[in-house]
Amino acid sequence: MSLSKNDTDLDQEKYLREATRHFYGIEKPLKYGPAIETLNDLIQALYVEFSTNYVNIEMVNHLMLSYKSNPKEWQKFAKFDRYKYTRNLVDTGNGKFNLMILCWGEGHGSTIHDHSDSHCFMKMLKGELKEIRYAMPSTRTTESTTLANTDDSTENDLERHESLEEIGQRSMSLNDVAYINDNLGLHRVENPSHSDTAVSLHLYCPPFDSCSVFEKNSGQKINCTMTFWSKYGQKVTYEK
Ligand code: CSS
Ligand code: FE2
Repeated sequence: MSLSKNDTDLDQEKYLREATRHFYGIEKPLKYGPAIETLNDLIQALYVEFSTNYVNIEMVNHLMLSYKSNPKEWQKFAKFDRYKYTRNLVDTGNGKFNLMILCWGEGHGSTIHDHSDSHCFMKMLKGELKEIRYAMPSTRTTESTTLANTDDSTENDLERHESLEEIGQRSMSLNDVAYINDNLGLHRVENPSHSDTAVSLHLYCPPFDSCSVFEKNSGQKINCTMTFWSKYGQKVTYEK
């Protein structure tokens, strides 16, 4: 945690993490929620929502649903790579959220990953994506080593060998918004098309730059740092 964070930022972070336990996402915009005309409107409205400690997460979901994709507004952020999906930073929300555009080439997909105890909203701006969900593996490793300290406990749980359980799939089309957090599980996202690209807008709060990546057959996880392909429309170069 950065030392420069003030108490207000920490309160908001705590509140948001707590809210991941009982927020499941909404499917339709709120009846009396504000209308969002442009990507700039969306960003401005997000700044307003995140200006208080007690972020109205349902309103954040509403704002993401209300924006109707206009390629002219997001084209400058949409940069593709031939081999893997790209992450392109749009706005860091004053340190309160990360808004980014992900560009998925034909057949590109993510790993199975978590969202570092944050909220993840994913809105389709172009094409289609498929989301496959998995149950969060149990933390039996820790439990059994502390609780089941019996002689017949031959099980060596330190190395997991239990494949991840698939709990659902969905297809996402233009302007749909999917929501996930660690309480709801893990997921993998892919562009199933072999002829069309896909573009999605992601909002993460609190922001994170690393997550756990899971191996499907063993359920084992490793920590991965995430990088941006571009920031504010400019390609990022990383030193080797
Ligand atoms: N969480 C992944 C994309 S799927 S939500 C990422 O940020 O790269
Ligand atoms: Fe994700």
